[in-house]
Amino acid sequence: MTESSTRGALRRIVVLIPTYNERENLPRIVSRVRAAVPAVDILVLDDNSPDGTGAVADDLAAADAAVHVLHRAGKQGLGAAYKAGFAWAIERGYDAAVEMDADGSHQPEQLPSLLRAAENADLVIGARWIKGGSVVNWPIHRKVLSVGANIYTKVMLGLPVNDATGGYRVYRTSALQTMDLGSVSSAGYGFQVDMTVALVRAGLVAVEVPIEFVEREIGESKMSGNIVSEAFVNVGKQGLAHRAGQLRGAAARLRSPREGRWHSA
Ligand SMILES: Nc1nc2c(ncn2[C@@H]2O[C@H](COP(=O)(O)OP(=O)(O)OP(=O)(O)O)[C@@H](O)[C@H]2O)c(=O)[nH]1
Ligand SMILES: [Mg+2]
Repeated sequence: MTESSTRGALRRIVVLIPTYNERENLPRIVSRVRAAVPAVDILVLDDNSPDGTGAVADDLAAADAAVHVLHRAGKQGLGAAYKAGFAWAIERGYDAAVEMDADGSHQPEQLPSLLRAAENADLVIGARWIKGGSVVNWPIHRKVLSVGANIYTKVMLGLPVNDATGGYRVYRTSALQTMDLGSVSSAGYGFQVDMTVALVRAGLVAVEVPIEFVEREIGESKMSGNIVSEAFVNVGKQGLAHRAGQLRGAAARLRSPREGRWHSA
């Protein structure tokens, strides 16, 4: 615990790693996490990957008591896997749950910096689109899509963060227990946005620290047009509701003085 810690030390931490066809990546990421932050545990959330990632995870767990596996019946999306991981972490009394992709995009070597920031926040987002953040090996169209999605999200929802779609995160489990996880339904990128909205709505604090995001080198991306359009439509709907609420509030404030309720003329 640092002297400036305002929310208490994070004693027990679990890194959640969702996998779907990550047979080659999983051993690499697990050993990098163990080397970079030896005190943390790992939970692999595998959706019955056809390439046998689940069996690779079992071997890793058998060789290392800090590694655990949750086998899920089939591919249900990142959001569903993470929710199961959150419940697992809460049940077992962990203080924090980390979200980390299996493909090396979220570098375990940067986790200490996220964990330090979590001493003073309920959620830490490893952010690409802030000063000091960067993306390695992305073609220009991916950068444009991600920056555009984040500007769209910030403007529509008025969120106090710059990388609401970023998936390298630390949540305090106390925050996960306070938030309305029932309001989080998106499966893809929208999941990260919905979680951020739910956290901010619960009056909790999100901070961002810069990360260097590295595009996957091995294996196939699971990103699809569906995931992008799901996020676009959901943010649009929520954004319209959010802005309509603000307009109603502003209209009510304008009406009140005329009606003479709060101000004598
Ligand atoms: N358990 C589970 N994991 C998933 C699912 N979909 C994706 N993942 C994992 O979630 C992480 C992120 O998925 P990626 O395919 O890398 O998606 P992405 O990072 O948005 O796309 P790229 O930048 O192209 O790699 C990886 O560890 C995937 O294996 C799913 O349905 N279930
Ligand atoms: Mg990836």
